[in-house]
Amino acid sequence: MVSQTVSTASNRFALRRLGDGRDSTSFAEDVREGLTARQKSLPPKYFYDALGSQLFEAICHLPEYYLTRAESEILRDNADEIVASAAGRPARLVELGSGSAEKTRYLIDALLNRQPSLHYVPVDISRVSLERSSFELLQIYPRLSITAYAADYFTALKALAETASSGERTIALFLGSNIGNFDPDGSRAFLSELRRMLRPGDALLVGADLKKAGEVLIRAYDDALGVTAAFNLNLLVRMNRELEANFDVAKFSHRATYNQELGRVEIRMVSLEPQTIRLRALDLEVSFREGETIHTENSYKFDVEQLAGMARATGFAPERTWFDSARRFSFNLFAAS
Ligand code: AVI
Repeated sequence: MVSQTVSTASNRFALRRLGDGRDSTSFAEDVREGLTARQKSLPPKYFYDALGSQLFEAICHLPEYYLTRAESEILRDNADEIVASAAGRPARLVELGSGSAEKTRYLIDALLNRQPSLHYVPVDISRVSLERSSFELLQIYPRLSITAYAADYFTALKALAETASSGERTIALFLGSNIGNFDPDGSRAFLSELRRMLRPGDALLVGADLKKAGEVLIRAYDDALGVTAAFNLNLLVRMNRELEANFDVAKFSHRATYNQELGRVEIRMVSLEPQTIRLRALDLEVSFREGETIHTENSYKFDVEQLAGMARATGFAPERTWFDSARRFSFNLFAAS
C-alpha cells in the first residue's frame, strides 16, 4: 500500500492518498472481469470520477431525489440532540464517503458548540471532492482541522484504526444511504470493519433510506431531467477515456427498476442494438445483444428493524433513530458495544 501525504499551506489540512497508486489498473481489471461475465456488470465505485462526482451532487438537488433533503431535514432539526446522544465528551468526526460534506456542517456546528476545536477526518474515493469540500470547510470554521483520506473505505478503515487518540471519542458517519449500495454481505463486512476501527463508547451514525412505494423510488433513480441517466452512462465515457474504448453513448440507455422482493432499486445500462465494442487498452472486444444489460448499481432500502439487526450482528448496540417529517428516511445511532 502506498501512502502519500500532501500538506497544504494551511497547517489545518492534510491529504493522505492510500492505495496501490495504480487505480487505472484496478479499473481495467474490474472492467475486464465485469464485461466478460455472463451477466455484465461494473462496480458502482467507478461512477465517481471528476464528472461523475459532480453529476452525483446534481442528483442530490433533483426534486425527485428526496433522500438528500430528507436527511438534511433530520440533521437540521436534531443535530444538537444527535451529537449529545453520540458523544459525552470531546470527539473527532470520521466520515466515510464524505462527498461534498454539505450535510456534515450541521454536525460540525453542533460539535463546535460543545468543544473548543474539532478534528474532521473525511474519507472519499474522489480526491477532487475531498479537496474542494475541505477548503470550503476550513474557510468557514477556523476551529476545524482536517485530515482527508483519498481511498476506498476498507483501505481507509485499516489505516484509521491506528489513528485514534486517547481521551477522544470517535463519531463515525456514514450518510446519504451509502450503506444501501452494498449487498447484505458487503454491509456486514463493512460495518464489522468499521467496528474494528472504533472503541467501546464510540458511536456510528448511519443515514439509511426507507422502504416505500416503487413509483417514488423509480422516479428518484430515473429523473425527468436525465441527470441520473448521465451519471450512469458516464461510465461508458470513462471507459472510452481511460481504457481507449469506443462506446457510443447514444446506443445505450439508462434503466432503473425496483425489486420489491429484495428491497432494492437496480440500475442498469441497456444496449439499444446488437453491437461490438473494442477496449484497446485491454485488448478486448465485447459483444452486446439488443436489450442486453450492464448492471451498475443496487440501492437497498431498509426498515428500522433490519438496520438494528445489522447493527447487533456487527458489534453495535442500536440506540436511537430519527426520521424526517414524511418518514422517508432514517438516521440511526449505533453505539460501539
Ligand atoms: C450514493 N448512493 C447512496 C446513491 C443511491 O441513492 O444509492 C447513488 C445513486 N445512484 C443513482 N442515484 C443515486
